[in-house]
Amino acid sequence: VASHRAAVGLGSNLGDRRSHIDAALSAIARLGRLVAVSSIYETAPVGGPEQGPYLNAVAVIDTDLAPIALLTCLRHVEQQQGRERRERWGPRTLDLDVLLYGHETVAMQGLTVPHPRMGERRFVLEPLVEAWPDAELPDGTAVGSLLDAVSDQDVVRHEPPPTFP
Ligand code: PH2
Ligand code: MG
Ligand code: MG
Repeated sequence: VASHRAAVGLGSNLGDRRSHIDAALSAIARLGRLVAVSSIYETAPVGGPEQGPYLNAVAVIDTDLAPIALLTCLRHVEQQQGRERRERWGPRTLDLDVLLYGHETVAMQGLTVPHPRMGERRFVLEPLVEAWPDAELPDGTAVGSLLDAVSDQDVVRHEPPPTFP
């Protein structure tokens, strides 16, 4: 099986946000070879009900898992961190999204890659470009070229990521 370079978005705005993110990074590192992890960003919530600020980050892995298998593993990690699904875009202990999977396009029930809203969200683009500076969309568009359009949104570089052996 060929390995693919995938970007995973991490988000948390409930409970001990940093410990949910750290637990997720350790789990994601076991799904392939961890290539890079962004800093952890503090970001204002976008959409949904009134809710607290998020910590967001992006991890990049080289993985042999197919996109749907990767998603299934990420769902398990969300559940291990107490994720409850109540309302769309509501507060959550941990949200893990497949942002990019090589240059592939995936359009399945429950999984669309590239993530359909990533281009509108600075809390995704900024850590993604930090962790994977030459990331591209399937059509070859540089992800970094999308940043200008979202520069009005607030993100703060919060803390460096934990280091892995
Ligand atoms: N995730 C959402 C909706 N809104 N806002 C921020 N700042 N960070 C997120 O991760 C986020 C959000 C739905 O997944
Ligand atoms: Mg999400
Ligand atoms: Mg999600």
